[in-house]
Amino acid sequence: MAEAFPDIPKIQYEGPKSKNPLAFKHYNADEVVAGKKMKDHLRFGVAYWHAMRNTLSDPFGGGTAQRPWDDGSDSIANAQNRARVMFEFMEKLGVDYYCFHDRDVAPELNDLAASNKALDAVADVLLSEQQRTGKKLLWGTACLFSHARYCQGAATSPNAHVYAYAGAQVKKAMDVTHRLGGEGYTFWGGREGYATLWNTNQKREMDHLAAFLHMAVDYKKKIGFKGQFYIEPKPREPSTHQYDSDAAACLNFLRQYDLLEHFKLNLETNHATLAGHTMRHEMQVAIASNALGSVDANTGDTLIGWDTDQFPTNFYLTTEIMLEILKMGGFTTGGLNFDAKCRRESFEPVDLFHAHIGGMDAFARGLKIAAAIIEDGRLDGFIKQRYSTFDNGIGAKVEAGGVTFDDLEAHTLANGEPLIGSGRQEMLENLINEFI
Ligand code: XUL
Ligand code: CO
Repeated sequence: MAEAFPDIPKIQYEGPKSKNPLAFKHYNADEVVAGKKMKDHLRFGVAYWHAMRNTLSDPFGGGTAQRPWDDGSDSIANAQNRARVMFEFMEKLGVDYYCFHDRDVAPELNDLAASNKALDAVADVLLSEQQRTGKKLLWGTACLFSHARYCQGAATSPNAHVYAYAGAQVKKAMDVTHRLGGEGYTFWGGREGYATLWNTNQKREMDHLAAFLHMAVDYKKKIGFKGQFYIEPKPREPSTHQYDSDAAACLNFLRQYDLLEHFKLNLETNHATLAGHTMRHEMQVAIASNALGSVDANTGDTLIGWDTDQFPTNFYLTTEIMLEILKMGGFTTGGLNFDAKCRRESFEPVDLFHAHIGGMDAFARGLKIAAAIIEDGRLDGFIKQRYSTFDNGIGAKVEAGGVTFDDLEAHTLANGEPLIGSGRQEMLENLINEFI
C-alpha cells in the first residue's frame, strides 16, 4: 500500500527550542518524570472517529477535510484501507493506543448480519495492524446515535425493538473489542435522554437503561472480557437532556441500580464545560468514588455553546488534569484519548499531525508542571494546614464519627467565636504561575 502521509517523517522529540512544527517540544516518550516514562503516564490514544472519519462539517456547511486515501465510498475495501492509514498515522505520531466506534471503522449495511460481517472484515485488518505495530486498543464502543432508528434513544428508546437492536449492536461491539484485546469499553449515551418531557416516561427509560447495562455486565462475564467498562457523562446535545449528565449524575445512577462496581467514568473536558463544571471538578467527583477510569482529552470554547471538540493546548488545563491523575496514582486501564478534531479551516492531512502534536506537547508540559508542583509540596501543604483543625480535638472526633449536636454546642459554648484563616486564593494562583 502506498503511504498516506509520504511527506511526513516519524515525529521526533527536538526539545523546547525547536522551531519545527512537526516535532515534539515537550513530549519525550521515554523520559522519566515522577518515576515513570512519559508515555506510561499519559497513555495517549487517537480517536478513530475524528482522525479518520470526521469530514469537518459544521451546522452551516459540509465537510472540508482532504483525505486523499479515502475514496468516499461505503465499501469494505475502503474501510480496510482507512484502518491501515490509521496505523500509519499512529506509527508516525508515536501514539500507542486508539479508540473506535463500530460504525466508524466499518460501514452500516442493510441489516445487522451484513453490518456484523463488515465489522469482522475490518477487525481482521485492525488485528493484523495491531500485531504488526504493537499498537493497542484503549477502548471500543458502539455508535447508538447516528442511525435514524435511534432518533428517540437506543437503550432508552420508547420502542422495544429499537432497544433490542441496540443490545445486539453492543453485543457485537463488545465481541470485537474483546477480540482486539481492548483495555476498556465505553458507553456514551448519545441519545439516552429526551427532547421533551411531554412524550417521556423518565423512570421507565432509566430502568431500561439500567437493565441494558446489567445485560452488558452479564455478557462481559459470559465472553470473559476483562476490560474496564466506562460511562461517559455529557449533559445535553444531541438531546435536550441526557441522563448521564455529569459525573455526579452518573455515579448516582450507577449506585441506584447496583452498577457502580462494574463501571468507571470516562470524563471529557468539553462535556464538563457543557455541564457547567470544570474538568478538574468532574475528576475530583469521580476520584472521590474511586471511579475515574479514563479521559477524553479535548477542550471546548467558552464562547461557543456546543461540543467543539478542540485539541487541548492550554497548560493550565493540562496541569490541572495531570495533577488529579498523578494524585490518584495514575491510569490503570484508561488513558488520554484525543476525542478532538481539527477546525473546519484546517483541512489538510498535515493538520491532523499539528493537532495531535500540540495536544501531546500540552499534556507533556502539564505532566511536568504537575509533578513539579507536587514535588514542591507547598500547595498540598497549604491545603493540609487549611483543614488542620480536623486533625485533633473536636475536628478529629467529627471525622472519627459519633459526635452529636450536643457535643458541638458544648464545644462552642466553651470556646466562643472561632478564629479562621484566609483562603489565600490569590497567593495560591501566584504559586501555580511560578510553575507555569
Ligand atoms: C460524543 C463523544 C463520543 C464518545 C464516544 O460527544 O464524546 O465520541 O467519546 O462515543
Ligand atoms: Co468523548
